[in-house]
Amino acid sequence: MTVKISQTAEIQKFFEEAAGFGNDQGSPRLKQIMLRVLQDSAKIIEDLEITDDEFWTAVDYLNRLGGRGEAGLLVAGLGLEHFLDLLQDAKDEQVGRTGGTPRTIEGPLYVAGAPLAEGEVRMDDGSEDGVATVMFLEGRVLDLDGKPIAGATVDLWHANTKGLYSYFDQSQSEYNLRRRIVTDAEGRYRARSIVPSGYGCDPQGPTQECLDQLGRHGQRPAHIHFFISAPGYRHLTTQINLSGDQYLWDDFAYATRDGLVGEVSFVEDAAAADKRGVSGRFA
Ligand code: MBD
Ligand code: FE
Repeated sequence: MTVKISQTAEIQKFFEEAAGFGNDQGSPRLKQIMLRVLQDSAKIIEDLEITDDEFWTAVDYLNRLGGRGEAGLLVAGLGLEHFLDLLQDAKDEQVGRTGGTPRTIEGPLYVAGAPLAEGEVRMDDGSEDGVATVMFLEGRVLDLDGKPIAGATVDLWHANTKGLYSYFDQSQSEYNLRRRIVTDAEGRYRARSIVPSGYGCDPQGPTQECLDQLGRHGQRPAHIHFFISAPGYRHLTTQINLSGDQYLWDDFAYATRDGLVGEVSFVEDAAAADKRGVSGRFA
């Protein structure tokens, strides 16, 4: 049997030192995590016989990933962010905290501080008028007994018809397609916006570069993000993914879940559509 260098007491001691175990400064929690990262990295390097070339390619990759601000995109694409949801679901299940709208990932494109409105708001700045399909979105925030929650904050964000998000896409106006709506007495919120297109990773970016090597695409179905919060309640992070999208169940970020698919119906009469709270094309 060959000796695994990474598993020897000497190497364990060496990484303990590197993780700061020999001093009483800094963060004990970070030391604990870092030790495990170093030990497990060493094990991977040894077990998979990682070459120097592969090692330095990975270091360069991390530099480029951070340089392009795509670390959050990669963890979504590798399913790690979805894994956090599965973990939380399992914990909730264990203590019987079930029911309600399922959670799903936040993704890397939220921006805090969107304009705040009471009850209803228009989310788009009109720059895609005539190009975009007008979307009427409405819903109610209810507790687990089905009782409306007034004064809940519904923080919404979604992409434009090109699948791009304001702030990250500098060509859009500030907070375009990003709003916070405070629910009315019936727990209701209403928005007029535009039907978003699905998001795709930058084909030139480091995340897509990795996905290419895995033989995977970097596309998400059209979707709308939600943060829902109210005093005395747990924060909910979720999305509505739009039915009929080719990537609905082939989402590179694994964010589509049962219960989070929005049936979109298209109508020609916008005024009637608004009353019915469904999507309509403005003539
Ligand atoms: C998105 O718009 C998104 O929602 C996720 C989860 C990942 C990348 C882009
Ligand atoms: Fe998104």
